[in-house]
Amino acid sequence: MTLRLITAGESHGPGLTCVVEGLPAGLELDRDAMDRDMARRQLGHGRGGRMKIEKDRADVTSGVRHGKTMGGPIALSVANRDYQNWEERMNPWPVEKEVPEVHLPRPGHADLVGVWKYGLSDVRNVLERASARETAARVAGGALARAFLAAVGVEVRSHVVQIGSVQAPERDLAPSLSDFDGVDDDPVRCLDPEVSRQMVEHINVQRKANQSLGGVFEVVAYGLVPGLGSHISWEERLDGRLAHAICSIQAVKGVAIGDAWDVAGRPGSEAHDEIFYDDERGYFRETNHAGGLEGGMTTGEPLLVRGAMKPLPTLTRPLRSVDISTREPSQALRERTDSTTVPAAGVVGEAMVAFVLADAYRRKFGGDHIDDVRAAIARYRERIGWKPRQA
Ligand code: EPS
Repeated sequence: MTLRLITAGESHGPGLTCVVEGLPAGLELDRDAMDRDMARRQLGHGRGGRMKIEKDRADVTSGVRHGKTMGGPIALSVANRDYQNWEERMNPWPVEKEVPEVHLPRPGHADLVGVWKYGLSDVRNVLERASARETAARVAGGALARAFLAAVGVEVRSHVVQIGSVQAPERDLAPSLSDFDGVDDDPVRCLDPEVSRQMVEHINVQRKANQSLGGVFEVVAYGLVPGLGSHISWEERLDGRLAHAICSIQAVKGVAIGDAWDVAGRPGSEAHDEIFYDDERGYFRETNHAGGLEGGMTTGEPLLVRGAMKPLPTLTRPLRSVDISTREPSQALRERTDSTTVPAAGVVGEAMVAFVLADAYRRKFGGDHIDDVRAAIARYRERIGWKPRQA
């Protein structure tokens, strides 16, 4: 049994759709929790005008009855409120009015290669689908994965550790679950109030200078059983699946699992997490450089995954480009944009990690009803003598 997630939709079209297939029956969903996730993705200092227009919510159109899954595919629909301003330009059907084409590709976006590859003349046919608006559909689907994980004792959180040149100091230990209690009230979703203040200031200064900013977010998952994923084939290694999922988020160019880049520069004796045992705790570690993964499998320690995001390529002072209809030098398309979306990307990262982890549980434990899944996990825990960790 595997979990599948597919999205459809354009940034300024009528709306987005997400279909999730492979969840067991009997899983209880919380409508408010889904709406909260949708709203959290819209937060963050540095967002542009579009977020004042949208008020995202995911409407369930199939697969759920009276708040519970039935085992079939679940379809979710997210409306684009902005479509009413784009009805002629983005109508699925021909319109009478002449709609001008976009011919100015933005460096760093899918624009130029997209028109080559798909044989298009209008950059809009590429940028609408490449837009990070699509992440609203992923977060809707991710909320279902998160509900499944909660039912098996797993919680997924995220925070921002860097925006532009402002970096939070490295911690010795992973944050605990309760450290995230107020994270969505922080303007940049950073756990350190002083660093957060500096990040906000940095965004303000750079925005005035017509700059966009990238950064780094971290996703943390608690309560995982050891042994999700596998060392036996490259496709089953969970590190690879997580890297794929995180790097598939628009503008993400790098992924780190645990202390990845730091560990590369350390001697072996300082890079690994030594193994201890006592009767009360069972097996345990005192460090987590590995980010909760060894040999492509979860160790049962908190999972730590980071995503590095490049600055958004739509700039209020555009870079040099070429008009693809005349091949004359020009400036890239200038559109309404965000200054930074790292805080939102963290929420998208949560959705992607939740999806990969829920899929890993489905692969390992199967089950047609959520009670079957729970029973299979309980049996496995008993076999390996696993005591769940305090988050
Ligand atoms: C985006 C450009 C902006 C963002 C958008 C992603 O949209 P617009 O062109 O309408 O101003 O706001 O993100 C969202 C709409 C969203 O919901 O996150 C882009 O080019 O990727």
